[in-house]
Amino acid sequence: MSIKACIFDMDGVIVDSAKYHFIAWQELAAEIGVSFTEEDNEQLKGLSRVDSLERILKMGDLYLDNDTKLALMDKKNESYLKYIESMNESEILPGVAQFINELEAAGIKIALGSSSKNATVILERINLLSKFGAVIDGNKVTFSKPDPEVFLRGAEALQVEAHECVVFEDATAGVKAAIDGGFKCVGIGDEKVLNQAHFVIPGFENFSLKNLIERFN
Ligand code: B16
Ligand code: MG
Repeated sequence: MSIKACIFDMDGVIVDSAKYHFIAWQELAAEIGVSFTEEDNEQLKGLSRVDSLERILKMGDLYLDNDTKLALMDKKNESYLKYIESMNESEILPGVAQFINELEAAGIKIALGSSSKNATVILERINLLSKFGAVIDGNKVTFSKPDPEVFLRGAEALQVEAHECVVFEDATAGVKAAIDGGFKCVGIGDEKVLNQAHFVIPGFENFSLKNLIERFN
């Protein structure tokens, strides 16, 4: 079998934390007088915190100094952390835990490749941290998605080549990162949006390792 490892994005693949990012960004946007809709939030998926703020400022034609931007990011993160405070296993998206167990049983290595600086906290809260052989998150990369660095570091940590890894991603920025890095990529979500992925599934419900192998071998 040519698949030696799987690298999972977190927000939108393992847990639906996008809804909490949305509320926290919306609050902040309102404070600085920028209108911010759920559609706007779609554009931020997979982007780092700083890149997300820059997009929101651009929407409002706002130019702020660095200290103000740092203060706004801290504020957004404090509010986001409050929303995820009570997160637990019940928020793992359907089928994900079973799929990860299947990979583990088959000896396929597992890593996380997330833009979030809160990834470890979330994996601990949902009780999945121990399943990951490597956790590469927003604290460990220089360049964020759509740059492939996060996934390349994941492959390196697991000691596998990019072409031997499957990346699971819900954001166009993340799919681009995976493809540009030479990974196999499964999109999670809408086929029309994630059209750069090798194939797209709506979620992990009814998706097994057997299905994955059939598609790639
Ligand atoms: P934080 P992922 C990304 O996580 C989210 O999709 C994106 O909306 C968020 O801005 C980014 O993490 C940074 O998150 O503020 O927690 O550092 O999808 O790459 O797992
Ligand atoms: Mg994501």
